[in-house]
Amino acid sequence: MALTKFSLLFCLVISHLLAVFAAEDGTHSSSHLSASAVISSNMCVILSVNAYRFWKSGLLINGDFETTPPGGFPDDGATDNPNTIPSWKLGGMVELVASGQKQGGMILIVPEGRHAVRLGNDAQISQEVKLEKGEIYSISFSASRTCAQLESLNVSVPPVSQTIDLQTLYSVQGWDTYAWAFQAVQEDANVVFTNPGMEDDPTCGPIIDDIAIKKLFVPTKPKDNAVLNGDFEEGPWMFRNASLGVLLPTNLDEETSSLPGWIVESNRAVRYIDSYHFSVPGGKRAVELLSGKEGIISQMVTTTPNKPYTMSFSLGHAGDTCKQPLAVMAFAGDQAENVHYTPNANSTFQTAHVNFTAKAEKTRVAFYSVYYNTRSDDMSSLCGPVVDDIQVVVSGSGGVGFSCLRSDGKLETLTQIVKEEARLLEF
Ligand SMILES: [Ca+2]
Repeated sequence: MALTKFSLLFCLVISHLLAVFAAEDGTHSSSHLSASAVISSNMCVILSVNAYRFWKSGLLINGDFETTPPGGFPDDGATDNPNTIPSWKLGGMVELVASGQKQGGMILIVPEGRHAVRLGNDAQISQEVKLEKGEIYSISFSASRTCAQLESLNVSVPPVSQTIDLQTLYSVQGWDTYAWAFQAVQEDANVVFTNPGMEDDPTCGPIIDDIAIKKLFVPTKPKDNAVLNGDFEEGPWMFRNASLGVLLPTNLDEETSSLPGWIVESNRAVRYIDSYHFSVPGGKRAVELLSGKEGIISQMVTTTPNKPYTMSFSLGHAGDTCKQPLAVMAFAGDQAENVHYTPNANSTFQTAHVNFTAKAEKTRVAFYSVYYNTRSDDMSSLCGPVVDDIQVVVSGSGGVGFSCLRSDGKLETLTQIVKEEARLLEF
């Protein structure tokens, strides 16, 4: 809803300016000014309506399933029309489940708040959204498994869809947040979640919660750095209270990645983390590599053949009790370097470099975790090294153009500063 805030701000500023002008200008042109004021406020109304017309970012309507259905929640004893969930269209066996609810000997896991939905065999829920045609959107949602052995969830905005495997449990809490991105092909779209499973027990099926959408901003390539979104500041929607980060499953199409510029080319996910719950080397977002070689992020960067380059990056610890050693395998063209994270009392990250000579006009840079790490407090949640601030610059070019030396001694480019300001306004 950032645009809405901006339009409101814009309206306030315009009204304020008009008022100031009117005050300063006396009565001579007050009629003209009040006409402008009327036009401006109309413009503001139109702007605000447009801002509300399209989804920008945030929870879908009743995306957390906490809106009380007509007649109440089933766990509050409601018996009338239990198959109604406000703002959602249901198909098949869809059930509102409550935190603490039992099924067999198992307590159902509700990711957030008191309620979530469970999708039975072939069941689906959907909600209409207005999107801007051609734009890239990312949908974040939380999901947990119930009794089925092989659970997956199909998320789609027809005609595009992806089936996300829920088989690997990345956190000990029993649920995870995932992100999936797509390009809007039409304004009137439907966000659809389907359980494609056909289990013997029809009540087995994934539980979903906290469905949000975000229009992705594709950062322009910085002049001084061949890597797009190398600081990972642009990515999927994250809830401020979401402490598990967001899993980015396999996405081989960089055009529709939840992490603009990057692809997750492995069959396992990597985790997008924020500075509110994790140690992040730069800015507010970074990537934690999970699952060893099974979690790879990569990007094809534009290079000039035969030129020497340096790839630099931050390698850190997420501050999530991840058991060390932590190390990454960093690839840049034909170079591959195994870089170990060295614990340091003064910092949660270090800067590493890989030098290479470009062989072609496109060079692949990629990262995976050397080890298969788990957290020391629960022994089973997957974790790993954090990468951030990835830059590929021509060697000896003197580095960045417009830059500022930050308090932590790192160079920050102008683009990063501007993006940081924009992000602060968003919150
Ligand atoms: Ca960052």
